[in-house]
Amino acid sequence: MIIDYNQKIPNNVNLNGDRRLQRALERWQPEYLNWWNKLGPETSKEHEVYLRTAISVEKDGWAHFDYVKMPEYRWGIFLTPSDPTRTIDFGIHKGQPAWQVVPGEYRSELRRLIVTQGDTEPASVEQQRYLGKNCPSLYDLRNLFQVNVEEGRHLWAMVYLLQAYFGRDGREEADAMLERHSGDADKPRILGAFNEKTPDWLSFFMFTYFTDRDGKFQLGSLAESGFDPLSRSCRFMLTEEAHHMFVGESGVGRIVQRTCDLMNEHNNDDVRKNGGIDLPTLQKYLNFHFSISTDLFGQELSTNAATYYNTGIKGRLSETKIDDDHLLHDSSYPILELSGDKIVNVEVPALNAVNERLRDDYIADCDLGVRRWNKIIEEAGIDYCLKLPHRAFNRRIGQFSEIQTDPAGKIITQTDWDKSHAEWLPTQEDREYVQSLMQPVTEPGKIAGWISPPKGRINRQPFEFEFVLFN
Ligand code: BYC
Ligand code: FE
Ligand code: FE
Repeated sequence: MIIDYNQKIPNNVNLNGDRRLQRALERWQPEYLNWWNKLGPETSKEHEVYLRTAISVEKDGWAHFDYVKMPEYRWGIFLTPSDPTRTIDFGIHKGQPAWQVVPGEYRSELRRLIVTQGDTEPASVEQQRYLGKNCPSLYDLRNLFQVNVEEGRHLWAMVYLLQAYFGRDGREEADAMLERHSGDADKPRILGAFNEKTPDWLSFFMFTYFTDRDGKFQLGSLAESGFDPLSRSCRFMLTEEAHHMFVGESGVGRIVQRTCDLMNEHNNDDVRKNGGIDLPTLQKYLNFHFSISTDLFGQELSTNAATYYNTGIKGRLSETKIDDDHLLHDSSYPILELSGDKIVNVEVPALNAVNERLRDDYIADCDLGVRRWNKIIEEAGIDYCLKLPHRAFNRRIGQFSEIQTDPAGKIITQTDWDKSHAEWLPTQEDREYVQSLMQPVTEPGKIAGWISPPKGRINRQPFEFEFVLFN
C-alpha cells in the first residue's frame, strides 16, 4: 500500500472515511506543529535535511530519501497491514480473534499504556533539542534530525489510537501529550529517564543505544497486544527503531575508536589532553544511561504487568516464539531479590515477573553492543574492558532503589556511596569536559576530533555528502 502524501494528514487508516476523527486530528495537528516549533530541534527551521520518509508500509521499499525542510516533514499515521485472521496469543483470551475495538473492561489499562508509550516520544525530542547546535558532523546532524522526526511520528501513532478509540478522554490525553514537558517541575514527562537532560552528543549516543532500546522491548511487547490497532502501530514503529539504536551503537563505537586511536598515536592514556573522551569517562556515561534505562521496566514483581498479560493487552517479547502455555498461571521465573543485606536468586510466579523477564532480555541485548565496543578496544591493542553495571546499581525504581551498590552489585553503605559515586557516574567536571568538546562541525566531509567518521553510508551516500543544507 503506497501512502498518499497529497492528504493533509498522510495515512493508511482511511481517515477520509471518518470525518469526525479526521476533524479531531486536524485540530490537533496545528497544536503539534506549534509544539514542534517551540520545543523541537532548535535552529533547524530553515535547514533542508536529507531524510528518509515512509512511502509504503510494506516490508520492502518503504523508505524514500530526499531533502526536506524540517517543519515541512510530513508526519502521518501508518500501521502495518492488518491480518484479519490474527488471534490473541496469550492470557485468558488466548485463541480468540484480536480486538478491533477497545474492550470496555480493559479501557483504562489500555489507555494508560498508550499514554505512557506516547509520552516518551515527544519527551525525547525535547531532550535532544539543543544538539543540532553542536553536531560533530553533517552526517550526525542528519541522523539526529531523522531520529527526531520519527519520534514525532511515534507520537502521532499513539495520538491516533487515543483519538480514534478512546473518545473524549482520548482527545484530552492527546492534548496532554503536548502539555507535559521533559524536566518540567510542574508537568514532567511520565517516566524518569525522559526527564533527564541529553546535553551533549555522548549522552545522545548513549541514550539512543540504551533508552531507545527500551523502546524496542516495550514496543515489541505491545506489538503482541490483543488490541489489534495498537499491535499494528507498534509493528510499524519497530521498523524505525532499528535505525535509532544503530545511531547509538555506531556513535559510541566511533567514539571508542577515536579514543583508542588517540591513545595509540600519542602512546599514553591521557586522552583528554589530546581532545578525546577517555575510556573511564565512557564507562561512567554507560553506567548512568544503562541504570536509568533499566528503571524503565518497572518493578521486579508487578501486579500491573500481571494484569496486562493475563488480560491479553501487553505480552512478552516474541510471545509466539516462547515455548510455554502462554498463560503463566502455574509457572515460575527466577529473579534477583533483595533479602536483608544480600541479593539472592528466587523463583517467583511467572505472571508477576513479566517486567523482570523483559528486563532480562533487555540486559542481554545491551551486552551485545558492549562486546562489539570491546572488540574495537581489543583490536587497538588496549587493555581495557567496558562493562554493563549490575542491574542493582543506581536504581530509582524497584526494590534495589532502597539500597546502594557498586557497579559490580556489591551492596555498600550510603557513606561509601557518597565517597565513591564520582568514580562510577559522570561528575559535573566530566560533563563540563564533554560539553567543552561540543564545537559544531558543519563543513561536508569534516568531523570533530573526539569521534571517528562512520564506516557505513546513508542511502549509499558517502560521508562527504552534504546531508544538511543551511539556508
Ligand atoms: N518512572 O507495577 P509497575 C520509547 C511506576 S521507550 C516513573 O512495575 P508497570 C522511547 C508505574 O507507572 C518505551 N514511574 O508498573 C525511547 C506504577 O505506577 P502506579 C516506553 C515508573 O505499569 C527513546 C508504579 O511505578 N514505553 O518508546 O508494570 C526515545 C509501579 O510499577 C517507572 C513503555 O514504557 C519509571 N521508570 O510498568 C523515544 C510502554 N516504572 O501504578 C521513545 C508502556 C514504573 O503505582 N508502559 N513506574 O501509579 C508500560 O508498559 C509500563 O507503564 C511500565 C511500568 C513498563 C513503564
Ligand atoms: Fe519512538
Ligand atoms: Fe526511538
